[in-house]
Amino acid sequence: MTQDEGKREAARAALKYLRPGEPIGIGTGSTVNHFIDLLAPHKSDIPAAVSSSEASTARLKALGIPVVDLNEAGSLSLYVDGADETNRHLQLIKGGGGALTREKIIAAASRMFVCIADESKLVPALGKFPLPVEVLPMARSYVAREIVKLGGQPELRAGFTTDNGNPILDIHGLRIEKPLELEQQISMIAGVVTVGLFAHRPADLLILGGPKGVQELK
Ligand code: ABF
Repeated sequence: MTQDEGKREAARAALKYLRPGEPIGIGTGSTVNHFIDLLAPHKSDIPAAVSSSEASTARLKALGIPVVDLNEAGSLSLYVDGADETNRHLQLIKGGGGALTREKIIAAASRMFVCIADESKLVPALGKFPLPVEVLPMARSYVAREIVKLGGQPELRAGFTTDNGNPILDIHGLRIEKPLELEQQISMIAGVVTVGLFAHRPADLLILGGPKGVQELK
């Protein structure tokens, strides 16, 4: 089974958590794209979706699934999204696709966050994947200096602007032994919009696809 097949099987397994008649939160990335495509036969049961990116919005609209603002939808029962890395505690690194801010907001507003991924995303310790940090443009250099003090090597994501119009710093060289602490430390740096560490609000369920089939971890 290829990595992409693993992503698709994880996405397929997430369909059983759909709650007919309720709006659903939708993440961003190639695994979520499989999930969106698999929603097609179920779209009559989905009154609306709250999307975490313009890319996912376009894909949902192409399927004929209405996309509404989180303010209109209110709290959500289900959010489905991918991740760049996850540890065994379902704490995640997200933001490789640049949608971390809206993803973090919708995850916070959802009762159940189901994370779908291929098994290669499960790691013993977070940090091999560079940790994305969305920052306000004026604070880019200041935040970078503060991150160096924390032991990271920040790198501006060249030629990229988020859907919110901000740059992203990707932090290399971290071995994140205390995700809760680091999430708080980086979030508190003035000028940081969002850090792509989902530790205080981890996933509630992790669905991993791979050659040995699909496994679900809580
Ligand atoms: C999204 O899932 C992003 O935060 C993350 O970058 C992506 C994982 O990418 P993929 O599903 O394409 O492997 O939520």
